[in-house]
Amino acid sequence: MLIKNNDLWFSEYYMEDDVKLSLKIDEILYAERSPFQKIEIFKNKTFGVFMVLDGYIQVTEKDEFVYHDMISHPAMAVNPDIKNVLIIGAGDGGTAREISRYKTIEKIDMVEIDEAVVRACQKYMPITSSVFTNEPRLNLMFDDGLKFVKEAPSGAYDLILVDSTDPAGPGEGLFTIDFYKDCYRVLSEKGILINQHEGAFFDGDIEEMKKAHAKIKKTFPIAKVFGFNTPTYASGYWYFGFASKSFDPIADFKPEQWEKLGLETKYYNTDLHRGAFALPNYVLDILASVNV
Ligand code: AG3
Repeated sequence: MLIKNNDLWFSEYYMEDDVKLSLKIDEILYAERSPFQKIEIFKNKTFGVFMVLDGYIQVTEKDEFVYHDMISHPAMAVNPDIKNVLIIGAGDGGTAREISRYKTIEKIDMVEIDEAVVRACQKYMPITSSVFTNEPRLNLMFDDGLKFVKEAPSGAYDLILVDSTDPAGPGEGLFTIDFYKDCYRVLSEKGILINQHEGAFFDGDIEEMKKAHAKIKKTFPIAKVFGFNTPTYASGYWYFGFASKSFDPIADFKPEQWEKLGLETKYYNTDLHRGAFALPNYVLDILASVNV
């Protein structure tokens, strides 16, 4: 449907009735309520096609490269021997697209709870979703990620990427200690867990960041956090967690090996890798305040 009057806006509230981000809607491409969440796909002149789940922007054509570079490349530059990958969530396909650029990876299992997200993205966001039709190593399953890791064999994966929504809604179980414990168990000895770690600027996001960090720190011997600039997430800056059984993201970083791969990336580079793990003092304070 083409909206003729120029007055329709999507707004995401960062602080209730106080701070919001608004994008003008040029076109409403899709709006459905799945059994799991409200899915909306709009078009905006500057950001292109963008998907919103339960009122929160997940992905836009213009800045998706930042998130998908950063969820994939730092772990691969720390452990280039990663062969088996598990992706949880990530229904738009962007994470699978980036990770599948590594020829050395043998198997990518992806578990997305909401098939409607995948189908909608296949129709409206080929920039991220075309991987679903052209990647033979990818095994896409529609299932609950929490249940999937509970039932997965121990040591089965070298890398788990948790590309979830926020902890309210279908993503909730992916922020629990039980889930992190299962991730630990299904990871190999050199395993790495990267998880969507929320923001550190607005109150609600800070609380979620603290809770996630506390639980991951309790579960993994190495639990770090790294940041990246995402214009369409609250405050323009967002975080992933890097947790592992043995690898430190800086001490075990192998920049020369990664550079030899010759991958072209729009956000990630090996200098930025180090910088991403250098956190501002207010974020260090937030993480230090977490009791384990
Ligand atoms: N995954 C969710 C990122 C967090 C969104 N939260 C928010 N804006 N408050 C993004 C999916 C990209 N593959």
